[in-house]
Amino acid sequence: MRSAAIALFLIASLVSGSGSGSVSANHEVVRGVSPEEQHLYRPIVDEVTGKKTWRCLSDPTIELSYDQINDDYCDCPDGSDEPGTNACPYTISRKFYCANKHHIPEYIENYKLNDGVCDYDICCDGSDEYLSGKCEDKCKQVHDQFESYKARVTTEVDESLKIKVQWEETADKLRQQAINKLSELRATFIAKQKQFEIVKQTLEETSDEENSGDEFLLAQVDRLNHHLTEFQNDIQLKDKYIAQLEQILAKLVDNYNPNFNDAAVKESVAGFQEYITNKDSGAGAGAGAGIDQIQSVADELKQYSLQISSHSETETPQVVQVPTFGNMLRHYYGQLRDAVNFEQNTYLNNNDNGNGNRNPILYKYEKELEDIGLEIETIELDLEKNYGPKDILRALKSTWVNTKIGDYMYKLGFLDAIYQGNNLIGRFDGFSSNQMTYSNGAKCWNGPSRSAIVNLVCGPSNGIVSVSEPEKCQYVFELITPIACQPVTEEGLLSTFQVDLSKL
Ligand code: MAN
Repeated sequence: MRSAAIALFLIASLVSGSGSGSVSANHEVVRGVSPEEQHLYRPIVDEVTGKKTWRCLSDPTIELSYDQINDDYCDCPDGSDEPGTNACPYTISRKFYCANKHHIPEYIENYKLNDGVCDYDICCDGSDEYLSGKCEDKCKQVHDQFESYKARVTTEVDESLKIKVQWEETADKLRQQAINKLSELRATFIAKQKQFEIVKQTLEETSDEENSGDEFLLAQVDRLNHHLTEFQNDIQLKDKYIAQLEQILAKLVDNYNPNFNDAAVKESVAGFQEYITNKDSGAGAGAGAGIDQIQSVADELKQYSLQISSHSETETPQVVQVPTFGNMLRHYYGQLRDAVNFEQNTYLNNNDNGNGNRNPILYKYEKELEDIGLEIETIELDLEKNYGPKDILRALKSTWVNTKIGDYMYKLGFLDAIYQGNNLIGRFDGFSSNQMTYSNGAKCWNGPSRSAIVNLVCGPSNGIVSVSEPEKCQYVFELITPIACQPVTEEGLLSTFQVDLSKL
């Protein structure tokens, strides 16, 4: 059925071309079609008969009389013959164009046409109700509302962007610091590794030298022992002879006849008595050549030990005691061994003693290298993580947002974790397209570990706006934050702008 009223809006061709079937350049404006698409509705004018026709846009095999456009009857399968009515079923690609002079052109769904409702939020010019004409043009008021919204949002977003830029700068500095630290650590690691190799090699060489020093020391001690034994045997033998002589002379003193005036006997007796008296007083007990010999070897040994001590790194004062006789020699050797640097000594003894013990110097180096290696790895991993555009989250490393929603206090740490009261909802996982993810939270009773998605929305400061739990223990947060702010665009503003119908 073709409505007579709708037929009034049919487009007439203004210009007919010469010859047959030429497309008219000028034609009346077709309702519901934007100026950019008007050319699609040019009539085909038969040059002989002057008859105007038109073809469906998606199916040019269907040719219609030109007055079938907007005649309130759907002829084309794609609905393209009815851009200004709701005769064809609605498709998203075929919306009615509202010019909205004084504001911004818009497109409205065809089922909202002529339904008695003024859809000023879309068609502020009221053109959606063109049949009744009941909706006056309110585009000026709507535009004023839009302008004040634009001013408010622009100011707010500009403020937010200043904060965002500061965070980006902080993040950049922190990243640079991390990069510098990384190169320092890598350089330290390489230097330490070289030192380690040198020390290892030196210790191996020192080990050989010190072993030969040890052998020398042992030989000296053996020499000392040998002389001492000889000396002791000599002394014992002499003591035996002396004892025999003293017995002979004691008999002489007891048994001689003092009445015989034998001067030689009397002199010997007097001399022996004087010897006994002096002997008891302890005088004349010289050590003799044997002692000198032992003393000389002991001195040599002492000098050697002091030399070693002066080369050692030990902080402990090196006190070397000259041994007394006998088995004290072994003790003396022990003292010398103790005087040798502990670390070197340990290396000599324990470098690879088959018990798995490691040399303390090398162990110290290995431990330091391991610690530096771990630190390097941690920084490398940190630098690889996605902390958002320009690494911005790095600036919020220790920032927490606390908001009470419903029964719970929610605590959100940007690169840390989210808590619901004392329940761990999850630990920071990553960032992608204005979304942070947190996972591996506390296990849900009869369910998975808690986790969360945090959607970031532009706002002048950080704050949790809402939390929902669409699946058990899987949470969705909405967080306003300057991080999500972008410079204002007309398009962006229009998509968020809402007309206050009560003020029109
Ligand atoms: C707590 C909260 C809830 C969760 C249940 C699951 O009550 O963490 O969010 O749904 O545990 O048992």
